[in-house]
Amino acid sequence: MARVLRIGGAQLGPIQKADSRQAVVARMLALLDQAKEAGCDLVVYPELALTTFFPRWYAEDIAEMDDYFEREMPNDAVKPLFDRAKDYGMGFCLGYAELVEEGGETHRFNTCILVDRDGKIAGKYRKVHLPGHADYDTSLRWQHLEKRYFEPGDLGFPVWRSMDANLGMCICNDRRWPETYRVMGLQEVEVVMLGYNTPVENQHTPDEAPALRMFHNQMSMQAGAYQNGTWVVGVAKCGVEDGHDLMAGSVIVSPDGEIVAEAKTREDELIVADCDLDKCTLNKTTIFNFAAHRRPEHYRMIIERTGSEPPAAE
Ligand code: ING
Repeated sequence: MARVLRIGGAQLGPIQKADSRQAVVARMLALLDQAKEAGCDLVVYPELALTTFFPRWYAEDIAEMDDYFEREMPNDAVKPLFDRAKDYGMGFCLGYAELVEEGGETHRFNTCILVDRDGKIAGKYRKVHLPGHADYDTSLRWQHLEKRYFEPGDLGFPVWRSMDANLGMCICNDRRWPETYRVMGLQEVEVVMLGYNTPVENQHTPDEAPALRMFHNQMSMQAGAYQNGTWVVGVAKCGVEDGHDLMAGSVIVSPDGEIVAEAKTREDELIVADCDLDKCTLNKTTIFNFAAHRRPEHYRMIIERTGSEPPAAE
């Protein structure tokens, strides 16, 4: 019997600094209702889906940003989402800023969770690849301070068996790094779910064409899908947040690397695809049959080196 998950990508339009969590959750519930209408089994929300993309703002004392973080999950603000998804028998993936007190220390992560059909948290991932910088950079037209407000994720790239599928998660910049998908590919992932908040303008190359930016965004996910024989669902928070423009382009990508669903707007929009998990088998057992073709003895440098080093001079 074919294993098919009907997956919804719940793209969110902009969230302003002034927007309450309650107002955002109401928008997310409307997308959940649309997903129910469409017969979805699983819905993927973006990175930091409950608030504006606050790492664009500088705060000398990072604790000033703690109102953007969730100390518990679920909590009163998101309980309506957990309750309704459970009523609908739907799973979902939710990105948020996580603040945890452990051993008398405060830790802050860019996090996403997988919630199963019974409303239980089946998996948690904390963003490993934090782009941008930790201190105010006067050379930049705008700031990207994820390294200031978050620690690198400490949970690796797990894959969970849930909803009769091998499900994995990553977040935003993670999608640009092949290692992200390969670690999950080595766990036989069948669906990689990710959200992103990506500025339309590149802070380093302001004249980079938006079409090239979109190409990089979607090519990264298509390559990850194809090279690991997995579905990839990439969902944007997009539009202009307090004057800062985030790109849209949410997609659902097949294990062949083909885009099978794509957002058309820069607003709240649900994209839907029937993800036949057995479509993963072909690539995983032929061209990307890891056991038959990989030669890890030649990959050592990937683990041993962090930065690149030039070849020795002649
Ligand atoms: N945002 C961006 C992303 O990786 C970025 C940061 C933009 C990096 C453009 C490189 C180029 O999509 C987040 N939140 O990671």
